[in-house]
Amino acid sequence: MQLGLLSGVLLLVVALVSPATCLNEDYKSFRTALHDLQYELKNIRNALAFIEKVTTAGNKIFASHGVQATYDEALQICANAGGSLAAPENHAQNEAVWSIVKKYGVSAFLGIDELKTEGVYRYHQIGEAITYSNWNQGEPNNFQGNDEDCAEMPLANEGLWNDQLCDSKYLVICQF
Ligand SMILES: [Ca+2]
Ligand SMILES: [Ca+2]
Repeated sequence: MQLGLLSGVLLLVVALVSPATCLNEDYKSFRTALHDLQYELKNIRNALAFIEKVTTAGNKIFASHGVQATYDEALQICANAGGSLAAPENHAQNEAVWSIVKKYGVSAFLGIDELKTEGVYRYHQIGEAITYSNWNQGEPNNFQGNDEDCAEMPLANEGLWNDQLCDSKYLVICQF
């Protein structure tokens, strides 16, 4: 009788412990896979930075292949690449974009425009009003009455922004 009870308890313990052990093993292999991925990602980022193909700021990666295009074309080029047109959201990101402008020696479009509502610059990708800006003094100005609706980072202005005609052709910098 006692032996019967003992085996019953043992069976119950085994039944309770086994799934927990399996879950623990699953969690361990998940942690190992995640660690391997993080290691690989870090190496890829380091390698890309080493050959000066990308600039990182926080969790954003900025890159350009040197092509110049209109605003609409630039949006499409970045979308096709699986990213979006570079839109700095803080000083560090602005500096990262500026370093690419300097590297190529060409002014660049930013993924920021007021095409939806004149007077309200938005991040094109999410449609929300911008929360950071770095306009040059007197900008945005719709220069000489022109309908300048797209933000641009001119080569001449140390990372400061200008509103520009969207049909102009500028360097395409994408963010990922
Ligand atoms: Ca405008
Ligand atoms: Ca302007």
